[in-house]
Amino acid sequence: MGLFVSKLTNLFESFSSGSRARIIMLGLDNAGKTTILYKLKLNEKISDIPTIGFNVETLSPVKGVTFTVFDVGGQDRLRSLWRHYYQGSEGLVYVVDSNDKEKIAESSKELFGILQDDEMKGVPVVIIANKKDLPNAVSTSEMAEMMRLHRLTTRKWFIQAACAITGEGIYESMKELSTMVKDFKKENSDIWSMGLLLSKLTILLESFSFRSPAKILILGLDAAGKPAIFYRLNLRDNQTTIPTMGFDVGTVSPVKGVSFTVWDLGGRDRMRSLWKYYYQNTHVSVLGLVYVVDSGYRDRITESREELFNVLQNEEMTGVPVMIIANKQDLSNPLGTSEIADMMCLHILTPRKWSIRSACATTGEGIFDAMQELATMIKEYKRERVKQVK
Ligand code: G3D
Ligand code: MG
Repeated sequence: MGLFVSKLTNLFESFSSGSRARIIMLGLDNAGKTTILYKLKLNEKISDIPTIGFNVETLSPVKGVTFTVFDVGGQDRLRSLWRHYYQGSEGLVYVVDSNDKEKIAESSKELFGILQDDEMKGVPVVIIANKKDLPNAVSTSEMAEMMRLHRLTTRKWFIQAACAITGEGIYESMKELSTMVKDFKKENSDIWSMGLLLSKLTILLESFSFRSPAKILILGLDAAGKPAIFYRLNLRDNQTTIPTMGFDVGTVSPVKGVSFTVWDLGGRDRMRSLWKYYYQNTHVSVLGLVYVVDSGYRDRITESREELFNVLQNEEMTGVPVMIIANKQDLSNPLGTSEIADMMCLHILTPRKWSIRSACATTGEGIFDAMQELATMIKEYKRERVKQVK
């Protein structure tokens, strides 16, 4: 037992090396979750959080690693609460009573239901075939078959026979889990930094709309990467795509009072008259333009420049600050910001406030910095407009 504990301590410490690890442990009632939780307990107490309708146990065996445990199954009206606990989880331990054949199908159904949740996308699973000491326990291969685990194709999974009472199989299952969690984290490292980015962005965007609403356009040629940026800015709201006759317009309001409207420019002259509709708004005028350029596509820089200058000619865009995003910096040989600035003759934009920043929208790199600078420009622009009115 002493050895078990020290091995487990080492293992858990490696789980969280450098960052945290959030694990959830689920299974039908009586599968053995609480018993397993006590086996994993190294020093901290297990705390029981009674929520309306179900109990949630949590354990933090070492600093940075947390296990959140609750029963699933049979409580349809509670399902909406579960999501709250799924959030940010990086590993799932799913406990099944291998001695209770009758319940295996139900347990499987619950598992697949849980894994459908958006929060569980790609999260690795260790299935513990518990109570292997009991006479009617099915083998892991039988259980895998009965639970139709081969359908788990979009994530890593592993099945381990165990006896929670003696602790047999528990260390092995945790070891396997730790490997999978590490891989999952590595694959998601960009999404992780996005989590931080999003919370920083939320605060930033809230400052955009200080006192009055802000409307910002995201424009650029098609395939410049606008949807990726748009997606990055989608904090809480759902994004909506409004198909109009001829082109799609997406809008998102990531925080109250701030809206982003995005569409493709280029190539479709007869649509231009429709664009105006989006610059104009009887209540809220455009406060900023995010102009996205594909840094890997040299042949279209001229076209991109022409479109930008076209847009800025509109009366509604007078003085509106522009943030040019030199996107797709992850490509092998991207144009640099100064090259793009030269090729697009951006210097003639002055005295309008403008700036160019490199970014990679797919990882989120550079997006926050660009938005931060845009926010500063917008604040100055607003201040100047107020002065002019006075
Ligand atoms: P749960 O938290 O998933 O609901 P528990 O399940 O951990 O409370 O376990 C339910 C019952 O199964 C307990 O019995 C527990 O001792 C028993 N159990 C858990 N794991 C094993 C195991 O590996 N082998 C055997 N034989 N029994 C196990 P009681 O009687 O306390 O309800
Ligand atoms: Mg329990």
